[in-house]
Amino acid sequence: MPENSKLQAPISKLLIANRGEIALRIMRSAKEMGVKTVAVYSEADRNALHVRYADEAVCIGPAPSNQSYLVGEKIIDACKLTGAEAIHPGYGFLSENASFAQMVADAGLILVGPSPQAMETMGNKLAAKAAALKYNIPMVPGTEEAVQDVDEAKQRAIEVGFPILIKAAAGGGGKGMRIVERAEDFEEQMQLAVSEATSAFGDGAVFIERYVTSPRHIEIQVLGDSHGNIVHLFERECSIQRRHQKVVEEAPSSVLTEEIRQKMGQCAVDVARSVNYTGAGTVEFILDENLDFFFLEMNTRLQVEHPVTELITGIDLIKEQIKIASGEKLSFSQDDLKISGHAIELRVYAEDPANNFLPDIGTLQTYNTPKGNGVRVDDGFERGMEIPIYYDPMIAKLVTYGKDRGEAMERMIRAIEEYDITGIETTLGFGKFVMQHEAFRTGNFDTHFVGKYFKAESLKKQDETEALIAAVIAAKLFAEKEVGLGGTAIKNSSDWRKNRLKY
Ligand code: MV4
Repeated sequence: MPENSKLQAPISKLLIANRGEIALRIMRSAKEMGVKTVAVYSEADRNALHVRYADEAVCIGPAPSNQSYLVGEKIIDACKLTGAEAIHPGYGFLSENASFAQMVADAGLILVGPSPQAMETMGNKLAAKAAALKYNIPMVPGTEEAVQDVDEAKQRAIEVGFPILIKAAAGGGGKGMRIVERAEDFEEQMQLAVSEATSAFGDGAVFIERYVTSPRHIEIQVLGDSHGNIVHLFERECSIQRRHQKVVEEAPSSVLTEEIRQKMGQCAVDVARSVNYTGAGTVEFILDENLDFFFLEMNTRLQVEHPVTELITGIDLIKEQIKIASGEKLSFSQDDLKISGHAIELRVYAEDPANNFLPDIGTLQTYNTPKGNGVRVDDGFERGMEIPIYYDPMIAKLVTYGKDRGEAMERMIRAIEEYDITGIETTLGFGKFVMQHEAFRTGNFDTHFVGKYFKAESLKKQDETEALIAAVIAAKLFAEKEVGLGGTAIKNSSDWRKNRLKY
């Protein structure tokens, strides 16, 4: 008997320790594999779609996530109660919690994800960089260890060259980062960074990197099995973000050459190998103006934006995760993987882009999703539902696929126009702004896109221009006596929309 015989058994019942669209997304793939599903839910999610979709469901406590979705013991108890052998944590919540991963293993259960050790190493940016040093991975010049003495750190910063970035070792997603432009500001900024890191992460360790001023944020999807096979599934471009929250992602990136793609892919595989990575993971890089790339960190979960990778590779990442967790070998090699077409994802948040992206609360009075060729909507809501205030305000992920980037963009615009949401402000209009923006269309953008180009008025202008065009065309049609009471006006109104991009 192999020592990990438990891991070799196929999974017959899977508990999904998450909610919303990702819980549904996971259950759909499980169902296709003949795997029974168990939902867990908080009191706020009694009527949620993921609860109805699952074969069984267990209530795990009150609405606040620290009393429900974040309580590892309750998740494990729900497995015991239902006989689920494995847990899929989705993203967020417990998905990158190494102590939870250890608890799961100790309970004799399978976590659909990497080992607790891999999670722990990658959970600390300095430990992650140290592990990756075994391989020849490009990293931003800076300190390899935590800086403690302010004077020593300042000296190091001067050597690296300003502007520099102070980062928290325990941070992630931009939390606890401080840009320092001049040596004079260093001491103060470092003290702030340390105290911020201490209060936010309970770990005051910080380090220094040269600040790459206009980077693109590019990440590589990897999959590793428990037999030592690791492949990459190419890149995702995630530069369109604000306050470190991604809004638009796409695959492939419009700037990578085949050579850079291959090099980045190999680096990502090496980073994963440095911790014997198993499951689905994402290796994050920044790319500078010279197309030089640098490893930043690794996310040890399935990411929100995984669908764009699924669409260009034809691989169902959830199924692969489940197969890997059951001990199966990857059924394909690197050479079997090819990029086909182009995919774009827009995160539809319950937020008001015209009002600094402030979260909007309310009920989905109208909710009709776009359909048709090349359109995928991953969501967890239907008409009449309220967006709970307790969790992430994402309503849906709107993903379009096309034979090339142009088709994926036109399809995204079409899908945004078809998407009908009332009762709540959303980022749909912002998505259209991005799709129509010259910088996005030409692929000439970086992480500063939103700050550089987007203003609240950008959306108003978009609305007003459309209203104006509609009015002008209506008047013209009326003058030409083409407007009857029925079909013609409707037919023509869709014609004028086609001209929209010219204005
Ligand atoms: C950087 C960087 C520039 N230079 N590191 C942001 C998220 C986290 N994973 C790392 N991030 C960055 N690290 C160096 N050395 C730029 C980012 C970055 C960013 C920084 C400030 C404001 C917005 C940003 C958006 C994306 C990435």
